[in-house]
Amino acid sequence: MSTPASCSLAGEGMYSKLIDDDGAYDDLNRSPDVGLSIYPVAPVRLPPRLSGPGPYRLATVCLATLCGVLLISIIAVTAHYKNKPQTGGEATSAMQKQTQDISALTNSVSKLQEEKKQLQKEKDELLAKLQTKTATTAPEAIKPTTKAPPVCPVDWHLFNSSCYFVSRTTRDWPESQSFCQSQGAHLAIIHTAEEQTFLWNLLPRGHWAAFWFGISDEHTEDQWKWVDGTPLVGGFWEVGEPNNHINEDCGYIVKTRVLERVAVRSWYDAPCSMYWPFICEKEMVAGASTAVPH
Ligand SMILES: [Ca+2]
Ligand SMILES: [Ca+2]
Repeated sequence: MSTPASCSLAGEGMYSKLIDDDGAYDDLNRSPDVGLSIYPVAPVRLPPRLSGPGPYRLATVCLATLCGVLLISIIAVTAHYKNKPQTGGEATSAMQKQTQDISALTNSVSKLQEEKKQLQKEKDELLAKLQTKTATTAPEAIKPTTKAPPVCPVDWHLFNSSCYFVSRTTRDWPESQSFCQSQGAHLAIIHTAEEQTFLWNLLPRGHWAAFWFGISDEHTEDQWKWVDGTPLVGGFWEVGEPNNHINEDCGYIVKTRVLERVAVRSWYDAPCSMYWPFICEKEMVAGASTAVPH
């Protein structure tokens, strides 16, 4: 900015000086004798100056015009560069924003990496705990799977933890119990409908297929007890039984050919001296096995 101004001022100063000088040259031109006598070579260089003030003014005008053009150019260039920083500012702002975004993403990645490390650490700790727990509990957990299931003797049938034997020969109730005891068993004690149904399914059908099991009221009438001395609770009596019809103190199961008969209504009482097949039950210890004659 200073250059055009100074140029302009300089141009104007030069212009004034040239005007003044023109006057001087006019004076000199008016004294040809002095000029010719003092500057022998002046006649060669002086003619332009001696031609009048027009050329100087023209030069001055041209110089001023050039200065003006230069000034306008400088203003234009300045304006151009004034706008450019704005564009550059926008670019800088965008770059700053991108830099901020990158920084935020970098922070997020770092945070996620930290979380990953933490989770990995927790995972390792949990795995270590699990391995420790597995090592300490494994033997106990394996025990049930490695424990051998009860194995019943030939012709004995497993249900839960007991083996059951259905005889093909007949005995009275006391002899039946004695036989079962000789096998390490007793006449069957039936506590659940599932157990009753299991035994029912073992029994063959017949006109009046009857089988002793381990219940009686031989000691006190109508106070039914199991062979282990425990009292009967509930039971699966046929309708109207037990009725002690002819001094009937021993219990038995009947399974006829009538398909409508059901397991849970199949108990009767009868005189203990009658000869019928019977059902033995043996509570099993794992791996125990005994051959049973019958
Ligand atoms: Ca009775
Ligand atoms: Ca009866």
